[in-house]
Formats: sequence, structure tokens, C-alpha cells
Amino acid sequence: MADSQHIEGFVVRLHGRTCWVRAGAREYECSMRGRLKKGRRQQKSLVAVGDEVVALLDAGGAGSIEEVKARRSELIRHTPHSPNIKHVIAANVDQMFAVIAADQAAQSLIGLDKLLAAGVMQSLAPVILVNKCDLCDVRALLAPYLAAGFATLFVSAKTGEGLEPLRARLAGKISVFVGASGVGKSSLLNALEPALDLRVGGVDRRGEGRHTTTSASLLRVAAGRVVDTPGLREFGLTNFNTSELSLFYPDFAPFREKCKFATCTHRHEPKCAVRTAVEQGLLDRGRYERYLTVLREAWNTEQSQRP
Ligand SMILES: Nc1nc2c(ncn2[C@@H]2O[C@H](COP(=O)(O)OP(=O)(O)OP(=O)(O)O)[C@@H](O)[C@H]2O)c(=O)[nH]1
Ligand SMILES: [Mg+2]
Ligand SMILES: [Zn+2]
Repeated sequence: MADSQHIEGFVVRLHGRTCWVRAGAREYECSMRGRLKKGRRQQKSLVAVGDEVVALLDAGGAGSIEEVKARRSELIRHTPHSPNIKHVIAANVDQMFAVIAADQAAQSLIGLDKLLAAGVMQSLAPVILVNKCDLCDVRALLAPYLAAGFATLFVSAKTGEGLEPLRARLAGKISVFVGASGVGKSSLLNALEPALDLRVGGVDRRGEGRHTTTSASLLRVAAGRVVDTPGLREFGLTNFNTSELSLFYPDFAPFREKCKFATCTHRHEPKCAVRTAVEQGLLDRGRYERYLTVLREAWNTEQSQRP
């Protein structure tokens, strides 16, 4: 046998400067060093979960990453204190599931709106996944999202309700589950694939989780692959640009093009067709009002970044 060999696979987990690469049925522990470090300074890590890589294995079976292939997609989070550094939560994913818990749904809508906008912006075909539907019925609350055209699944990891349609959507694709801690992302994956035996946590009286999952990992689930991620502390994944934010609200699209100004932010500008649509009941008022909050946050971020 040769002293060293190359393998091709994809990154399933990361820890510090070590990552685990799956190639065929095996996983190899690989280090990231040398040439790779150059060039990608704007990123927190050079390699992300989901990356397709080439690694060199030495005679003892220890690997080092030689090459990271160009990514088809990225799910990015910006670190709040250094907005120019991007953290790639997952690479090469085909679809993003924005997970919320039914019993916390009303408080989660603004976070959901931000996740969906980030998903649309990053072309990740976002799907809404409402878990814990055994606790309450939130179909009416979510109706504006269905009207906006978002695929929405109502499920329960506890009772198994709705898992078959979810399974069908996962087949043959790479997906990522994102959402607050405690909504049941890992529980859903266990319900789909009990052999995974992922750690699941408790929820405190306010309905908040305890950050049970501590790092992202790519798992084989239901004839597809899913990246389970740690709960987002801050729902904001992305720094939105105030002038662009509404482009990522598909329900605004039919009205936006009728606004008087092409640069309309739909806040105070005259002859704004989006505002008129809200007044006429053609566009959901809740979505619009939360949009104004997200817009204000984006504006504040822009101001704080001015030299
Ligand atoms: N009633 C009910 N409880 C659920 C359901 N799914 C999960 N839970 C509970 O919710 C809690 C949190 O579940 P996790 O799967 O750890 O949540 P998570 O989203 O993975 O949380 P992090 O890893 O911290 O991001 C656990 O106590 C689960 O038992 C469900 O469908 N119904
Ligand atoms: Mg988890
Ligand atoms: Zn407008």
C-alpha cells in the first residue's frame, strides 16, 4: 500500500482546527493546516460543515485537508461584533428549514421573518417547519405565510404527526434545520431516524431552550442529509441592507413594483403601493409591521458601521 492516499468526501463535523470527513462509509479525522489558511481571511473558519473536500491521509490514517471545492450555496451568519466576518453555518445545502415551536409561535414570528428573508436572500428555498403541534393549533396564525407562498409543514416530534410529508421533502437533498434553542430540531431528527440518538434538552418556563446541540453536524436522515445546528441565540442571521430588505419578502412583490419610487423602503415614502395594500387588507399587517422593525434594526446596524 502507498504511504499516503487522497480521499474525497464531505465535512460532517468541525471542532476547532479539526474536522471529520465522510468518504464512503467511513469518517476520517482531518486537520486544517498549511496552504488552506491563506486567502479566506473574511471567514471565521476555512472549512464548513457540508463542504466537499480532498484530504491527504498519511500512512497512519491521519488526514489533512488539501482542497475545499467551490460551494454551491452557503448559509451565512454574521457575528454581531465584527460584521465583516462571516460564519458559514453550512455549505452546499439545497434547502433551509426554519423551525419554530407551536406553543411559542406568536413570539417567534419576527425571528421567523428574519430567517425566511435570510433564506430567500441566500437562495436556500426556505420551508417553515412548525414543531410541537401536539401542544396547540397555530394554522390560523401561520396563514399569511402560506398565502405568501412559503411551504409550511405542521409536525410533532412527540406524536409523529406530519413526519411523512417532512420525510418526503428531505429525500435526496441536503437540508439545514435552523431556529431557536428548544424548538425541537434534534428531537425531530431523532423522530425521523431513532438510531441517531441525538441529545435533546429541556425548555425553561419561558419556553427557551438550553443550547443542547453545541455544534453543527451533517447527518443521514430519511434518504437525505440534514445539518442539525445549535439554537440561534440572536435570530438575526444576516445584516440586511435597508434598501434591499423588502426584496426578500415574496408577499410584497406584487405591490412593490407599483411604488412610486424604485428605491421605496415602504416606510414613509409617498405613493407606496405596499402601504396601500396593507391598508386595503391585501397584505398582512403583522408581516408589514414586523418588516418595519427589521428595517429599523438594519438601519441601526448601518449607522453603527459608518466610519
Ligand atoms: N410537546 C412536545 N415537546 C417536544 C417536541 N419536540 C421536542 N420537544 C421537547 O422540546 C425540548 C427541546 O428539544 P430539542 O430537540 O433539544 O430542541 P433543539 O431545537 O434541538 O434545541 P438546541 O439543540 O438547544 O438548539 C425537549 O424537552 C423535547 O422533549 C414536540 O413535538 N412536542
Ligand atoms: Mg438540538
Ligand atoms: Zn413602497
